[in-house]
Amino acid sequence: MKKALVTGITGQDGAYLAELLLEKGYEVHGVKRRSSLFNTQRVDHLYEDPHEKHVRFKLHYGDLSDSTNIIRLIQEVQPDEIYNLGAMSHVRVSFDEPEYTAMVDGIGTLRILEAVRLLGLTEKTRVYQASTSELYGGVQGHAQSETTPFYPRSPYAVAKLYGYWITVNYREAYNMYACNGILFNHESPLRGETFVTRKITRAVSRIGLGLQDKVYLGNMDSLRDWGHAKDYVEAMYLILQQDTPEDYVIATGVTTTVRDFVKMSFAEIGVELEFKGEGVDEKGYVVSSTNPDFAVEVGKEVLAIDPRYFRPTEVDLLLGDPTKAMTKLNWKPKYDLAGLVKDMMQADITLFQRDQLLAKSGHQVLNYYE
Ligand code: NDP
Ligand code: GDR
Repeated sequence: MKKALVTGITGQDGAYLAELLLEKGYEVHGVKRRSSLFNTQRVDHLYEDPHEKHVRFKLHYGDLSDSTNIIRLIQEVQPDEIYNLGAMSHVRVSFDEPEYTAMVDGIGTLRILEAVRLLGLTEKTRVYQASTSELYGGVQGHAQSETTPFYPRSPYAVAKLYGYWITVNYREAYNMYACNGILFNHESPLRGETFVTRKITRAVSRIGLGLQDKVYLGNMDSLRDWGHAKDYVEAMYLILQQDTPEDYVIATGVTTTVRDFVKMSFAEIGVELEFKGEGVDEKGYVVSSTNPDFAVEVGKEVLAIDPRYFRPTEVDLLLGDPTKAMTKLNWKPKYDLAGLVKDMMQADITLFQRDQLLAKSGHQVLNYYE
């Protein structure tokens, strides 16, 4: 039975990847951080009671800032594959916590690679590094591929640039099977609540259900190549199953503005929006509302801009060219953007229908602004 060690198992991708690897018969070891509250909601459904039988899903306490912990875990598990998904993954927050981000996202990657080397596992253990389209940050005007030069535009992207190159270096220096998946934005119902897509689908669901009046966003003009996380974890797995270790861009090849993502989400509840004004003065108003289950007053202002969400340096356009992955890995996404928006909206509507019931029966329902 193959063993995989997954850092970031409690995150969006960690949860989908753990499901996929368990389906494929792996024993999955996940690294979770100690926290003062339970933080395993995304993988709780995979948990089995280890007192009753041998289980294939195991969680270990750990942190990418702690080398000795990483070395011990890799020594204990002796994994065939390591997926390094753990990271401080929020671009905006990386401007507030640049040093921590460098330590975890940059040096954390080195800690994994060096542990594999020190433990004499370079022939046995394959390493996947979660690289990102943010590496292309300032590159404009054409689809970004494996040969496009990088131009990081945030402390997060600069830290991930180190992670990218140290992975390439360990591959070349020590002949390790170590690869970068350069993944463009991927989303899902499990997406963290403060990333823009999930923030939008949560807010639109709540507005439709009468639980919230409006949503505040930042830059509406940014263009992102959004795919579904379920499709992208399949690519991660495929990247580690090849004869030779290589780096791959994983993307859909379609780019869309934040504004259009908002429109598509409102359309899922039968609401059409129009936008008036520009920059910080832009606002979104309801033009029509056709679904009686989500009746929103025509003319109501449901969207405004809060400059707090602007970034000191923005990434205006991301558009990936996934030709290499499609030809060499035979990878093809199953979801398009419409399917992704539908999946996220359906999940959030179901989630907040519970709050609506609570509110109707007089219970306090908390607001979820951020
Ligand atoms: P999430 O933010 O959902 O998950 C990040 C995971 O990393 C969580 O499990 C988190 O733990 C864990 N983590 C954070 N800090 C540490 C630390 N110091 N030590 C160990 N673990 C830590 O991210 P995603 O699942 O969306 O992304 C997975 C990876 O892919 C990340 O590295 C991200 O940067 C990268 N990436 C993501 C893309 C995307 O569009 N989603 C695109 C390209 C790359 P906790 O739950 O306790 O916070
Ligand atoms: P990103 O994702 O920075 O691309 O990084 P995010 O969803 O945070 O932002 C996408 C774009 O939307 C704009 N935006 C807002 N963003 C947030 N979070 N909140 C808002 O209110 C808002 N309004 C507008 C942003 O300015 C940006 O242009 C994600 C992360 O998953 C990274 O870890 C990963 O590496 C990259 O995707 C690829």
